[in-house]
Amino acid sequence: MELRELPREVDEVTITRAIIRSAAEDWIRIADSDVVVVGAGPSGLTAARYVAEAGFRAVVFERRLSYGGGIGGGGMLWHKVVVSQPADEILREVGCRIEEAGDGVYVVDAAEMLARLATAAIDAGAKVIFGVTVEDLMYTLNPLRVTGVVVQWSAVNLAGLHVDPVAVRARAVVDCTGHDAEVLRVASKKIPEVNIEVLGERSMNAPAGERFVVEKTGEVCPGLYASGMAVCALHGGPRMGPIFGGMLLSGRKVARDVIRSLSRA
Ligand code: 48F
Repeated sequence: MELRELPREVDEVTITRAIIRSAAEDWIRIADSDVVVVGAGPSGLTAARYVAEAGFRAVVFERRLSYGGGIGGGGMLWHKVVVSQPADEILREVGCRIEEAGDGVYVVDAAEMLARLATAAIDAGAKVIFGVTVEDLMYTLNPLRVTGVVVQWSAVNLAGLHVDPVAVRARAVVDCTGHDAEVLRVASKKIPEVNIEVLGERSMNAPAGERFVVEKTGEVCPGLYASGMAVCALHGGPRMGPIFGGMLLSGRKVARDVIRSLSRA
């Protein structure tokens, strides 16, 4: 092999400094964001894309080291998920190949869907940070408002270490954490003034669940919004299994609500 085909030698400390400098610069910007989306599942990635496209500084905190939330598991590990009209519009916008299955139903490869939703969110300008858990909220009482999130490395939580977290300010926080509605549960338990009760999702009823999740998506209290399965958990709506149109439409709806509210302010 000719020498010029080998990569240039890079000193280890150069690598370390490049990573830390760039990450720190990102975090300094992220610390004062327009929108924090919690969870990089279908609703979170969709919401982040639309708010970023509208010009708002959006960050997605994802506890795991991967995108997609429940998308990757398909339907009981078969590598496909289903969406129904009009959610196919959203998949077309991000360039996803979809297969018509009749009656307004479309089938899509789970791996392709999560990759395209993620790429589109990033291309729109959203920043996605893996390995960070949102464990609490920031708030004010006068006026009553959620003003940001409290974050910790997921690895610290997994290790059970006592390490104080740091805070990120946001004009809007969107709970896209799925079935557990983790952020809404924090609000319900630790900020009684917001008067939120998380009822827990109900058993499967796909058509009702798909409608319910979109209808009930929106602001929960000033500064705090719910999207995706967190909406069903909050309001006691049914689960719907591996049909994902409601998640995408919910992400789009919450983004529109956030954009309207932030544009007024
Ligand atoms: O679960 P998830 O995909 O939520 P979703 O967008 O979509 C639900 C569907 O996947 C499916 C369904 C469709 O009909 O029923 O289940 O509502 O994605 C939630 C993401 O949030 C992350 C979690 O790892 C997952 O990737 N997450 C959960 N809690 C936290 C979190 C947290 N406290 N901090 C950061 N990320």
